[in-house]
Amino acid sequence: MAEEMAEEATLTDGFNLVIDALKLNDINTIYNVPGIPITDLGRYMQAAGMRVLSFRHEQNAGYAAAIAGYLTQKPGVCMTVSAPGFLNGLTALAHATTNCFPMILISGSSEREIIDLQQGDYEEMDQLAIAKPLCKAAYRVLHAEDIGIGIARAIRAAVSGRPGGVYLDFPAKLLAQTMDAAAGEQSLVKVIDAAPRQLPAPESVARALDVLKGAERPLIILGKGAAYAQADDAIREFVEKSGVPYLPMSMAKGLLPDTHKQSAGAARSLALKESDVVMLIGARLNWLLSHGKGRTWGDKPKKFIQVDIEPKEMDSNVEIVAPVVGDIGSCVAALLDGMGDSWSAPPSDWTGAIREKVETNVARMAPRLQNNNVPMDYQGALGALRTIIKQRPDAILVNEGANTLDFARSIIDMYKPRKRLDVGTWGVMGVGMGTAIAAAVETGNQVLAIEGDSAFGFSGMEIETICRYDLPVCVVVFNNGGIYQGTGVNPSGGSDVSTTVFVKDSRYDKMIEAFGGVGVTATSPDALSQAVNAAMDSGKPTLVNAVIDEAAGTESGRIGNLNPQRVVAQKK
Ligand code: ADP
Ligand code: TPW
Ligand code: MG
Repeated sequence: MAEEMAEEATLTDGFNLVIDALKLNDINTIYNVPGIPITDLGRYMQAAGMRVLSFRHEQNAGYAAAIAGYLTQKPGVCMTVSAPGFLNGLTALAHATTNCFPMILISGSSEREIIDLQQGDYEEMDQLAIAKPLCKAAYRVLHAEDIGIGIARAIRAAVSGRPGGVYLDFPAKLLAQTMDAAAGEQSLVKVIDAAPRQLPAPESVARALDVLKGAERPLIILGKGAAYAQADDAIREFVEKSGVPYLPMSMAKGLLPDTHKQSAGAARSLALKESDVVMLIGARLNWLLSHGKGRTWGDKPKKFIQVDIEPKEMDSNVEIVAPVVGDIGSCVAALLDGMGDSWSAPPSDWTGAIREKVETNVARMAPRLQNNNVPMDYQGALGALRTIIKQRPDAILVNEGANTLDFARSIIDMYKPRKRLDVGTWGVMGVGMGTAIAAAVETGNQVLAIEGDSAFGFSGMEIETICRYDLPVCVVVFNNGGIYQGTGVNPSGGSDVSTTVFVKDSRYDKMIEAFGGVGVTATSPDALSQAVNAAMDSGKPTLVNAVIDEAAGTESGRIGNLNPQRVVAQKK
């Protein structure tokens, strides 16, 4: 007996090595759904002092990990079982990669010998091959002594350069493999300087400043890459020193307060249309910016300066006349340095025109945001929530839906960096509850999730998770009875309702009561305000069913123009 124990003490196994490798690299929180072969791994992690949060669906655990990565600059880790669990998590891994968030998806898998001969193992699937095209990197570890290096590679791949999603495949057998404990400890790798600074070439900085200086109607666009970079003070200093109007992309709102006098947020169309030089900082010229295809006064093409860590991003849609490749912190510091002390502000007719437009638009909206209509419209309901965020600027706002997203984005001012988390580059529905959970877990701040009723449905079961961990999350479901509107009719006149319509007068508030949370129905902006303030004062898991006029929204919110138009009528 004593001999056996002595022998055990000199051995370690795959389970221990995974835990030791993660902890060594300061990864202490795991988002997961248990099952073979990772149930015990989760248990042992918990026993070793890690925080292991279990979800009701892997996609939501994955979205939690993705946003954890965005908020912390460390890869968020999602852990799933093989085949179906892996596939459920994969959507989130692809989402993380698309959005440049660092994340690691660890999935258990079945035995190589059986998978490769396709002999039908329990949950058999060649996961590595499937993950590869959907993430930044994918690795499989077959030997216990490679766990340390495998995890190190995964971390570095996720956070260095342009961040993204990494898949790590752990066959069940690996976890049970044993090896000498001392050798095991030596095999662990602490990643040194996982995301090293990448300094821009000095001539690229000078070129960018030249182009900016020569502009008559310059505009800075801040994207979520700028928010991710956590170079908040330098970015603010750069924007202020330049005197250039700026537009925040959705998740960059609050990097500088939306009420800043250089914000062109409320004059977005004018700023985008008439600017002659646009400087992108951590934002891509994708569909969200019409691929950079707009022209400017005199039908001249716009000139673009782009600051990004990914060299391949340059010229992806249009010519970039001044690419600045490097990490945003280093690039902005170099730009500031190069501006010297005698930088002159852009022409005042341009900055004045933007300012005037902002003021007119803000003044026009103000009374509409104060309406107390019943049933509520988006302006009345969001006007109430806007005031709450103004009073509680540290609260994290999670937002998804169509109208619910588009109106909230433009109505609710943000005051601090990384406080607005939403559907990201894909405009994906279903990120809501996973995002809200990770935001609460990673920051400890109060979370306000503003959810379309359809959007909420994609991850609604996770309100049990919110209640289980007693998280300070207040979910407001904008209940307009459907997707875009609750008024759709079945064109055939048949008994099925329209494809965009849900059950009338649904009581989403009752769902959270089933798990011990607080449920409230609010039919007026005043009632909504009261319910959300109470939730935020108490920090209790709360769901407010906000009853919205079912006719208030529009098809697809602000992106209805992307719907293909039917040209040939259907044959009867
Ligand atoms: P948005 O949707 O807000 O416009 P995107 O996701 O399109 O933002 O763009 C983010 C960009 O930021 C990506 O091109 C990415 O390479 C870049 N990026 C991310 N982190 C950094 C960083 N630390 N330094 C420089 N660029 C970064
Ligand atoms: C994974 C398509 C875009 S917006 C939306 C859907 C289904 C729901 C809009 O209704 P909601 O908001 O949330 O009630 P509102 O205020 O306009 O009524 N599947 C995925 N992602 C997307 N984007 C869709 C479908 C979609
Ligand atoms: Mg809806």
